[in-house]
Amino acid sequence: MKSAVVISLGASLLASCSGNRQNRETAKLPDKPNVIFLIADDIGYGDLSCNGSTTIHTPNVERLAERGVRFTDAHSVAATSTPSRYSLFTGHYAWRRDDTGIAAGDAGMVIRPEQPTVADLFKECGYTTGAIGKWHLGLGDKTGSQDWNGFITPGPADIGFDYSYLMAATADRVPCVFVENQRIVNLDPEDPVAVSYKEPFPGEPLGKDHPELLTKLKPSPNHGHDMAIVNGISRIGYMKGGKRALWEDENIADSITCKAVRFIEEHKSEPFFLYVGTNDVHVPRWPHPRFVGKSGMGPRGDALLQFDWTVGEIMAALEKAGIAENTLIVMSSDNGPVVDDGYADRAVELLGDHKPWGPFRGGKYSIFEAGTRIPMIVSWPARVKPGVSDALVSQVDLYASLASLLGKSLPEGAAPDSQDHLAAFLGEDPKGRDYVIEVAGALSVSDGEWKYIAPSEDAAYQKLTNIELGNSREEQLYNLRQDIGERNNQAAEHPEIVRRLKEVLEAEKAR
Ligand code: NG6
Ligand code: CA
Repeated sequence: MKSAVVISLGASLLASCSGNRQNRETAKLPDKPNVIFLIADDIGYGDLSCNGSTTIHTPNVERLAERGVRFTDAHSVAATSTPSRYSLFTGHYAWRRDDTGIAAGDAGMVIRPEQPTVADLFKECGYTTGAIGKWHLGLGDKTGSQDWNGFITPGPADIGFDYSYLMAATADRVPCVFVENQRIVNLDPEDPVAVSYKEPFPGEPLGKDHPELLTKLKPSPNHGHDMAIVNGISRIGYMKGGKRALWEDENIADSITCKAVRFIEEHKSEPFFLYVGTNDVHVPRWPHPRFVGKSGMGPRGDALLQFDWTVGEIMAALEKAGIAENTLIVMSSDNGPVVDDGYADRAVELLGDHKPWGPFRGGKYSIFEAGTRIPMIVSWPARVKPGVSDALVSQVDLYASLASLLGKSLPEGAAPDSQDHLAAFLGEDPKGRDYVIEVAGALSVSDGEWKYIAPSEDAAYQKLTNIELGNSREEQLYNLRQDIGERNNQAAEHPEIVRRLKEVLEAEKAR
């Protein structure tokens, strides 16, 4: 339940939303666009042909880019999923809390019911809201205490989503089931689900002891994806039961896409806000047979094509429903790319010349640019003039910017780190933010030209994934205009720039 303060503010805000409609009508702006956040998982800047890749062809994303604004300097707040999505939904920097790291499959809700979200914003403005696909923000009250066989509460409905159809965490974490409106889909009451991240269930075979049962994918050495076996793939965590409800990995993209298309069809006559989190291209990558072998890069490349297909299906559904013109799509990714993230899917050896990270250094998990400089396209045919924007934008600002679009002032305490950069997101302001702040172990701050990375004791390199994490005990300063690959640390040469950016960071931390 939302607090009374938020509810009463919500009522007055509704009034302001409809008041604003008058203004927008006067200005001949399209009325209440539908809004879709289409968030890929682990897709890097260089993974899309619209961003210059010649090694992969993603034609549907290209089409979306051609009808929208494609950003070259867009950022997620963090280099992994949970903190990145947390900030996207709440407009609050994940690094302000110490419990927003990669969530376990049985984590309790990271966003608590009393915390305002971007979904609340839309709901208060009369939108129907939905969340479909990858969640990774916890379900239920406390870690490990969910009633998986009943109504899992609190859940997305308590943070603004009218409808939800979700994977609780990641495809490599149990429970391997979809949860629709806070109940496991297709659950046989005679075969209840049990989940544990503490100890195995006696009698349930584990990947580490039964490699012969891993008929689809085996874990990479030392990555630890060797516990519960579901569909011939071992996962992180222990699970038993729920046989009828288990997802099949090759159908995950179809399930998510179908639910998204159905949501669009069912709500085409009213304004809606839809979050779609794809499982592609997170591990384990096991795309549908119709994509297998199509990229020449193995499952990772094929999963990219599957993602592109999802984008195409969503665009087609909007067109069929006659609402493509007035639907604002934000397509982006939660964090940068990783090649081997725990399964022996030959992603490294089949990569060839493909550079998922584009021109940037690092990758997922990294405070270097590739960790958080993510692909982003904003398309809204009724309003947005197609083009390419170098504005400095951050996903944390979508909340306040969309509030501005809807003419709604935010309630006290809502989205405290979110700034209104609507003009930048619509391609009308070429500058965007004064600076972006990111987290991946260390914190960094960049004004688009200079980037400062604060010293950190964390490891500089992640052997498992072969990713440079960017951590150093020394201060780092890079000139992104001249040195996009962050090779030349200029902290010693430019103490005054270091000081200036450090002050920005310290001031933000103190806020
Ligand atoms: C890591 C997993 C990785 C992936 C990641 C979350 C290991 C060794 N690696 O801990 O496979 O699941 O968590 O990815 O367990 S994210 O994109 O959802 O943040
Ligand atoms: Ca991710």
